[in-house]
Amino acid sequence: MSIIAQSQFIRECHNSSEWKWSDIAAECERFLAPHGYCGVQISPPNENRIVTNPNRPWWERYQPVSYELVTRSGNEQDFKNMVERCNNVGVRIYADAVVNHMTGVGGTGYGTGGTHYDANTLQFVGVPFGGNDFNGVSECHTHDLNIHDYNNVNEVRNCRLVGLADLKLSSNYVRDRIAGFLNKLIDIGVAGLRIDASKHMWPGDISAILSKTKDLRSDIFGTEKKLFVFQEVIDLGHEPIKGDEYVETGKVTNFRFGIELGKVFRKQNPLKYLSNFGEGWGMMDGHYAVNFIDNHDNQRGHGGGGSVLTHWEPRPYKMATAFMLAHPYGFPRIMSSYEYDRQYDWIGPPHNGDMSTKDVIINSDKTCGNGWSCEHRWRQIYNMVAFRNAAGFEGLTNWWAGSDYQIAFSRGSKAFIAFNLEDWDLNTSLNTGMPSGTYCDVISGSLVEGRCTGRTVQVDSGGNANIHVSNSWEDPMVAFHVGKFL
Ligand code: LAG
Ligand code: CA
Repeated sequence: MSIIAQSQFIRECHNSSEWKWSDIAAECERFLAPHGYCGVQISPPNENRIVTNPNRPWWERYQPVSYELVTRSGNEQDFKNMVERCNNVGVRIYADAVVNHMTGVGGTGYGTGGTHYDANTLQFVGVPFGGNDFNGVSECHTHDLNIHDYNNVNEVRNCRLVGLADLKLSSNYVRDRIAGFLNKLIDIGVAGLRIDASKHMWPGDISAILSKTKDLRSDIFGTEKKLFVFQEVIDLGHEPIKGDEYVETGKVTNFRFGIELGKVFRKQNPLKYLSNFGEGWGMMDGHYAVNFIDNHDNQRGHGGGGSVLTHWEPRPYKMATAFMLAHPYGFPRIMSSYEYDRQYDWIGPPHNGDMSTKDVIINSDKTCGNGWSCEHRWRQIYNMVAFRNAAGFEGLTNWWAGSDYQIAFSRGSKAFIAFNLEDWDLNTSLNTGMPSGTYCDVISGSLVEGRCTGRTVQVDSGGNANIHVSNSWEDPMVAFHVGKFL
């Protein structure tokens, strides 16, 4: 799962890689809503190709066969139940919309919903799409119709991404079929979309498709609300297509965010340089940026790659995630992964002998079992979601850097955090900007029934506190906010 964080529109939401709809519904009720998460980015809900070589990879879900809502996450009824149960507790569902393409060309078969497709003749009877609905020699000029040159804008948008049949989005018929699919999701109560492979679509085509979508359901969202859209554009700064081209149609994924924080929290670039992180580092306007430390793609070397931090390196990962959630720039999205043999980047979700996806099971310490990593259930992460919600729209204040790898800052008078990646203790008096009192550090513990299970921090009447962060702690940081006041 991916979770997206605080804003006027969305708070911490969560990217639920491959969870079953019934498990997401339960998670909305039992964990996401009570912990202040705003929504869930779900895996693509529509019917996909069944890939058997390799055996049922995660990426088969990026090869649509039809717009029927039948996948290994569940069927249409399961999907409706999930959306309803999550909406009932105020957690929104953001669907991963794969509309740039259908399956890879070549081969025929049946999709996860039993619908036939023929990717030799480009017949997708479930929609239906036929040969004329795909870009061909008139739109794409490469010898094999595949994308080879990312410096050629026409090629990136009109040719085939890794051999996937590229939809002719300039066609009104194709736009109508896609808008019909999105309107079906809207009728069910979906709040928004992650638009997959947006770099491979013309912004004008995305705009034309979205202009055919209805308002969101007024009984859930109020009147005249539109889909909350964030577009997946892998722009690392080296190609002619820029994320900024997509701000007219919604928000845009900020791929540089996690790569840069990966370097900082691996001690390859000083923490103190984060003083102007965000636009100051040449990143897009924070109003449009959807930020993340890793996603389902780049955590396994796909989708732009880069050496991002993941759940496999928990100490720096928790720190980078805490920084993302503490910092006011952009909209954070939290990853929620599954474990797999990392030699094989294609491996799909934890499964039973018949390849059905395993249930998410919950352990007594709130963590997950059955191979689900559930980063969103790590105390340091969900407590920082509450920190972000408490910080609200306060700006960054009281920036302090004691050395290259010791920093602290406040969010107005609402929240304070300090990090220490040096090889020695941080132990000094700092202005926290907070009202005087005793606060519960949300990194080392939680406030449970009025008692702090971790460390506490005393803020005096001047807003100063002695801040101690030992380099040898499990998590060398301290964070507190007005919601956790003793
Ligand atoms: C993306 N961004 O625009 C993702 O970053 C990228 O990871 C997605 O590809 C892509 N869009 C399509 O949604 C993923 C896998 C690919 C996989 C593809 C289709 O990263 O590895 O390709 O989904 O399933 C696979 C094979 C290819 C083959 C292709 C078509 O790996 O070798 O050519 O299927 O059969
Ligand atoms: Ca395209």
